Amino acid sequence: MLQPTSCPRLPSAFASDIRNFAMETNIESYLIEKRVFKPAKEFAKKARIKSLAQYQKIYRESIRRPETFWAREAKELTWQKPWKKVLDWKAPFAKWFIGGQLNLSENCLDRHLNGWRRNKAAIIWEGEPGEKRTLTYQQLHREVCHFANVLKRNRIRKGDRVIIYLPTIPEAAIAMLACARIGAVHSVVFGGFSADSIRDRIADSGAIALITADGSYRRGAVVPLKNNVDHALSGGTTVKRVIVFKRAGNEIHMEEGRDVWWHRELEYVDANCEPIAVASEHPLYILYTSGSTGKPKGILHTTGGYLLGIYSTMKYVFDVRDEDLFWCTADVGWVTGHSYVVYGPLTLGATTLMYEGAPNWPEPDRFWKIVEDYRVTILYTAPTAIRAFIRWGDDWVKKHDLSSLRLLGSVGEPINPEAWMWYHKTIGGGRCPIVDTWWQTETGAIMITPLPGAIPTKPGSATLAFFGVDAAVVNERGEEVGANVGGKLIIRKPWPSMLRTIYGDQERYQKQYWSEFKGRYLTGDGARRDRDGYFWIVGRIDDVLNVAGHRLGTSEIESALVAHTQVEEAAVVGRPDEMKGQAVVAFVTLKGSASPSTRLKAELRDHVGIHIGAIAKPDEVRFAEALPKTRSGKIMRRLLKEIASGQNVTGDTTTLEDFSVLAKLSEEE
Ligand code: 7RM
Repeated sequence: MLQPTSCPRLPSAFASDIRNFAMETNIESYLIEKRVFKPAKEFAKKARIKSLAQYQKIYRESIRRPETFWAREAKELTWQKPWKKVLDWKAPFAKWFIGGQLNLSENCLDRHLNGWRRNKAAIIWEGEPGEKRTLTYQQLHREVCHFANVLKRNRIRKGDRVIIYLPTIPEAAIAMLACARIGAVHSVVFGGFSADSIRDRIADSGAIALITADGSYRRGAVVPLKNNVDHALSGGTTVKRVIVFKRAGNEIHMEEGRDVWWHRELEYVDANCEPIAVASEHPLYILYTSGSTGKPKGILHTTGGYLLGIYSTMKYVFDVRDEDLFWCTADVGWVTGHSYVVYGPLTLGATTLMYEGAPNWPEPDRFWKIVEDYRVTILYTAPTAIRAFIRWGDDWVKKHDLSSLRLLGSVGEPINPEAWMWYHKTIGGGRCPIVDTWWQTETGAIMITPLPGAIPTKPGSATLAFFGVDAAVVNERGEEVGANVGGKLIIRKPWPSMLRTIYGDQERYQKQYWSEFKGRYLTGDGARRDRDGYFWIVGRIDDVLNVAGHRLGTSEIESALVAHTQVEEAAVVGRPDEMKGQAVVAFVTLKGSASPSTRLKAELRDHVGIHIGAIAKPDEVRFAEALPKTRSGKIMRRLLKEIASGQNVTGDTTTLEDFSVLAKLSEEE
């Protein structure tokens, strides 16, 4: 049935085939990627997992006996009291390491102080205006202990919720670790969010304190964080205390009896603070993510399992070494920032690089300048950033020596094969493995990913499941589908770093994630597996198109468009159509040198027709200056769907990065 034909204009490894599936419920898949990149021998030799066979052996064991696998890993962490039972699973409620007690900040800090790592850099930070700071493990430990005492002095106790509204500065990590040290539950709110978002999150979490800064820097301008906080708190909330770090020096109002300065408070307390032992299931943080309905969901993570998830993935996926400099470019306000800027690297005793600002400030080579200046060895970033770098042009990259890089990572969206190839060649110099890591706020840690010394990669595929992760692609009836048949991505077993609930809404937790297939976790993503069992994520299920009875994932059509020489980014959505059910509408942004024309529209439609098939040909191509994105860079197809069908945009737009984009898109007709 599979009859690949070679494609004239795409790299020869691309092939397309059209198939007709009897089962309409499945997502069909047409774009077949043939390129395979094996781990280099030199890389594999030094890696923790050195071959596909070794991965497969451990993976099989980890699925047969997950508790044995996780218990072995968990022994590498520091426990104040050992656990009695590894897992208590009463679907959909999991408890990991029952009876065990530990402290997360102790695992990130204290345990590295006994040996030489004491004087190793824990955090290397660069502010957007260019300031540089380095904190060794010893120094970071001291700062965290000192600030933990400030929290206590301000009557913050174990179990209390604390909002952290800070930019990506060391104090964000210090505040998070200080909360963990005393057992307070933090909820980081991204510094780009507005007063309304802060107010909603305070109300939902019942936070009693808030930690912020006067301001932060973004593209040279000062973001008035404290002002936003004042607005959020006006009219009264549960917040009794606001601790303000002086960052930008902008003028702010300090509310008598409520607001205190971070640096002043430090003067009243000493820097000795023992890490308290909390139960493994003690809440660590709540992180809000936007739900499709608008009401933000507070994803709750607990201590032991979460720590284990990030520890193991940091160790095997990034294969971090003492001599590495690890740079995850995410803001601390996202789960990626929690797991792979702060907690993951520190748990391993690695050096983490933090950068406060925008990738194109003051020039589009800021990232490459940082890589060169600090000799970054592992870079972990998002497809949206990679596509922006492609648009800005290779000259910005070529100005810099990137030879220190040895491993690259991608997260946040499916990475289009063309963007993958660019990342591989232009950034990685053809020598660095790429780990395309699939996971979610809810999963806490990476779930589907290559292991860089073991698993051959294919551009656009997150490859195989991580140890202990029982991922599968199923149809509407919950049956696993065959090779290259699309379906819903589910996880069939509990895993340590899984969310425990939606804060304050147990019912929504059960309904949203565990009701469609009983006892199985519904990710909400569509996917297929190829003949090698590799996972290809095709987008959110809600975004799947149904064209004349064919269910099409958005990512393949988008990838075909992005493979066209003049296209920078593409987002594909459905518009109601009387004949076909849904018509395919493609929003396209062009590279600097290209200009919109009717001819180009026709060419792009044909291009998709040739490379995927007539069924996927966009009925309409719309050129746009920019696409609506969340502040973490994900394309908001929901908004585009409404625009494509001529409706007004409704629902939650608080996560939208740039509102002017919407107006421009609607004008485009
Ligand atoms: C880490 C993060 C989760 C959603 C997820 C997917 C998409 C993330 C990938 C990906 C394809 C990837 N958390 N997603 N990583 N899709 N390949 N490697 O992004 O909660 O903000 O988003 O992001 O749809 O469900 S998140």
